Amino acid sequence: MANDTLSAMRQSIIDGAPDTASTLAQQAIACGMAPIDAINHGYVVGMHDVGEQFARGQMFLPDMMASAEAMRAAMAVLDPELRKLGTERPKSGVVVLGTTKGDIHEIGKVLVGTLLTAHGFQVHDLGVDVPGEKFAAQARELKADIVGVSALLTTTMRNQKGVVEALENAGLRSRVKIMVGGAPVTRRWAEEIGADGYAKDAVSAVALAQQLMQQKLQTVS
Ligand code: HCB
Repeated sequence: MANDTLSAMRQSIIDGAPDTASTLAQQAIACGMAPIDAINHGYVVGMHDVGEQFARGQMFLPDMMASAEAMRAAMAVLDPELRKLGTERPKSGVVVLGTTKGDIHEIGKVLVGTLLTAHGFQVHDLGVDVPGEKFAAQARELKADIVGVSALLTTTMRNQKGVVEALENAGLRSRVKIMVGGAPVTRRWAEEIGADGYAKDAVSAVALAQQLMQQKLQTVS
């Protein structure tokens, strides 16, 4: 992997420069770089730096929005490449995905959805600011195998518990596996709220979803 390219990708996010981010993504694909490496070792590193600078008061909300815009521009190039990986695969399972109520962070969730799709899952993305009851209603309607819940704020990660409760109240809990993720979320938190698993990134979310599907099939058979 070209370290110069990866650090230019990281910098394009810090600078909030969508055109540069997009051009670098196109160049990386042309040179044969794996899209997931560009995301994880380039752009996402930039996002983490932005978060740290914001926390230290060295960056402000408009800067963070510009960084998110640059990330979206890179993803617009890389997303179709990631999806190509899974076009020939049979359906692995149905996933309903969303960001919890009160939370509008979507980049990580979209990435999780893209990689799950690339690995043959049928993904229904409910978007952001999604109440627990909507997760439950959509899980019922779409006959979901897995519900994936994202939360990026310490205040909204509590609403992941609300999703677990909504699925319980709807009588769906025994049929639907729940996986949680997002920057403040931990394995311990997942256990505490009664979710079935935690994934730290999109690659591990795919592995977790595959594992949950196996567990589900074993319970049914
Ligand atoms: Co936002 N923000 N933000 N933000 N934001 C964070 C999250 C902070 C940590 C920044 C900081 O202070 N260090 C912080 C939260 C602090 C806290 O609660 N402890 C924060 C804050 C405070 C806020 C506002 C409150 C700021 C304000 O208004 N004063 C506000 C909240 C608005 C709201 O939601 N109600 C806000 C707004 C924004 C935007 C709009 C400017 C923008 C989001 C744009 C968008 O998504 N369309 C934004 C951004 C970009 C960030 C940072 C910089 C990056 C988030 C990101 O996209 N990361 C973030 C800093 C950080 O996270 N380090 C900062 C990259 C993705 C790829 O990682 O962790 O989201 P990810 O997802 C991973 C992983 O977690 C896992 O897989 C993904 C892919 O690898 N995963 C799952 C995620 N979901 C999963 C679900 C599963 O089932 C399984 C795995």
